[in-house]
Parts: sequence; structure tokens; C-alpha cells
Amino acid sequence: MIDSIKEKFYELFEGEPVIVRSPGRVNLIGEHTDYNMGFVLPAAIDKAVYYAIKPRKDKQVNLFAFDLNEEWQFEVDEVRKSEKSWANYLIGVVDQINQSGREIMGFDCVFGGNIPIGAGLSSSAAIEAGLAYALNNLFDLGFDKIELVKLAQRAENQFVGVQCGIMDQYINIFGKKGNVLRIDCRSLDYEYFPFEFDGVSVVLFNTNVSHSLASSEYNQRRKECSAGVDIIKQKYPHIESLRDVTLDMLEENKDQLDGVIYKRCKYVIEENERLLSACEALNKNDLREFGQFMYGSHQGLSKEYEVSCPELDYLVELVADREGVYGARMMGGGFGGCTINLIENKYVDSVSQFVKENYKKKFGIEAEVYITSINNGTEIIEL
Ligand code: GAF
Repeated sequence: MIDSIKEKFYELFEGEPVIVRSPGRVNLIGEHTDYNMGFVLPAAIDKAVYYAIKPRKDKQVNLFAFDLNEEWQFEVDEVRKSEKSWANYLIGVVDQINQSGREIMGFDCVFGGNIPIGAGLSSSAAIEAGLAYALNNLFDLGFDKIELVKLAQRAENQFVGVQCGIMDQYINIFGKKGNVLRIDCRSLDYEYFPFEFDGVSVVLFNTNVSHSLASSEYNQRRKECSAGVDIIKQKYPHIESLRDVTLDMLEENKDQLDGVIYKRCKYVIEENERLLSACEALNKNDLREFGQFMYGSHQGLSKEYEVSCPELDYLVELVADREGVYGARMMGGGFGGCTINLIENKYVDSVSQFVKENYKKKFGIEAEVYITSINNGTEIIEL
């Protein structure tokens, strides 16, 4: 992959590029908690976007998307939306750098990778944060890591127009081989938890569906959560987010809350608690207990937060009682994409076979299987 991207760079441009690897991510537990100022537990993975990139002496930016065989050009000082949706993830980053008051020159860039699009593995954050990281280094912009995370998130929120939380860009920059990260999305502190269990694999089953509801429902969930906060705040003025709300407070306010909003808030409060308990299980090296919290998370996402879909539910149901499976749940925003599964190595083949056969029978769609390993966050791999 890296060689083909470099070759393309040599074909299109002059000189020697820097190579940057920018990973996708998994999230073990803690879904839809980031924008509620709660906790998440993601890890950067081996699937990644690779950049071959070199500064220019003028203000011209030449982008080439290797996987799509498409190009886009613009001037650093003339940033506007592209009709090519992929280009907006990159232009948004340049736009944010411009807004920060830092100055960059143009650059030549070929990028491509193996993060499946629409699978919930955060290919868009990989593109944004990877480019922010690369430009920070190429032009000595002096952003620290957390500033890069926020810049990449703003590119997505403001330029691409998706109101995502901070998890995906954060793990992209801070990921560390062999570790999951417990991120406190309120303080933006983090803690590494080693996640290398002999004989156990992190396996993703891709539904290969991506229901169009995803972004409208995502924004709707955000609104429902803040509507809940607004009501509970009337009694508890110090409340700023669902992170500050306990189940007792929620129960006290149940009569004032619409039934749907109550369910959404309950899920978020419980998911935060589940995540903290799951981390205690990790500290005890107890994957069985950890896996039970994953199932609990899926139930909540499916029944209370209602961001699952029949395909995701079925993939979790298929593995739930199978030998060798510790835990499974839907992952990411929902309405399609992947489930994440912890499976004993010696059962990975048989469980995958079983899942693929049954999923195909039920939905007529091939489920893809990715066995992932936990890798570093974005890094320069060739100078
Ligand atoms: C998407 C968003 F981009 C994240 O910020 C997060 O909210 C996630 O959905 C749900 O946990 O990946």
C-alpha cells in the first residue's frame, strides 16, 4: 500500500515525500458518551490512511485520492467547498489552520489506505487528523497534540458539517500500540490500559450496510440529551451535561421528562457507569466480566438509545452464546458499520464462518471479517 502511494507521488509530483500513517479506530465500550462529556475507551488500529506529502514553495495544494483515482486542487488562501466530498475533509483542515492565524504554503499530497469507508472505523477522522498532524510537522506550526485533536474535530464540525464528538480525532492522535485509552471527554485527560490478552483477538464483523438515518439520528440524539439536561438543570443548576447527572437525579425528574428523552439519558448515564466498571474488570484481567459489559452496552444502544439496526442486532445475537466469545456489541455512531467482538483465537475461524453463513442467509449480504491489532496513533513513518 505504502509503496503504491509513493509510486503515485513520484509519477505526479517532484521530490521526496514524507510518509504519515494515520489509523482508524475501534471503541471497546462507551458509545455516544463523548458529546455528553463522559468516558470512552477506544484504540487506534492497524488499518490506516497513508499520506505521501511534500511542501511546495507556492500556495497551490494538489490532492490525489489514490483509492478513488481522483484529484482536487485549490489555493491555501482560497478555501471553499469542493463538489468532491472526500476533498472537504482535507480542505476543512487547511481552513482551520488559516483560521488559527498560522501560515502554511501549498503542498503536494497523495493519500489512500485500507480503512473501509462507512464501516464505523473512523476513516474521516483519520483523514482529518492525519493531515493536521502532517502539516503541523511540515510547516512547524507548533500545535500540541490536544490542539491538533480539536482542530481536526472543528474541521469535521464546521467544514464537513458533521456534529461529531471528540473521540475519533483524539484516539487518532493519542493512540498507543497494545493499549486502549480511557478518555475523559470533559477534562480531556486520558489513561492508557494495556489491552494485550494472549490468545484473544479483537474481531470486527462488518454488516456492510450503512443506513441513511445515521447523521440525522446522530444530531437528533445530541438534541435529546441536551433537552434532558435542560430539564434536570431546573432542579440542579450545576448540571452542565449528562456526565453530571446520576440515576437518582434522573428518577427524581422522570415525571418532567418525555419518555424518549428519559430513555436516552438513562442509557448515557448507565453507559458511563458500565465503562468505569469495565475498566475495573480490565485491571483484574477479567475479560469475561469485561465482555458482559459489552453486551450490556449493546442492549442499551439497541433498546434505549435506539441507534442499532436489525443487521447489527443479529450479528451480536449470533455470537452471544457461542463458545470462545467474551463479548460483542455494535460500535460507533450506529445504523450500520461493524460490531466489535472479543474472541479466543482458536475460535475465531469457526465463529467467523458461522456468522458469515447465517448473516448471508438472513440478509443476503456478505459480512466482512477484520481481525485487528491495536497500533500507534498518527505518526511519521518515513522522513
Ligand atoms: C461517531 C462520532 F464521530 C463520535 O464522536 C462518537 O460520538 C461516536 O459516533 C459514538 O460513540 O463515531
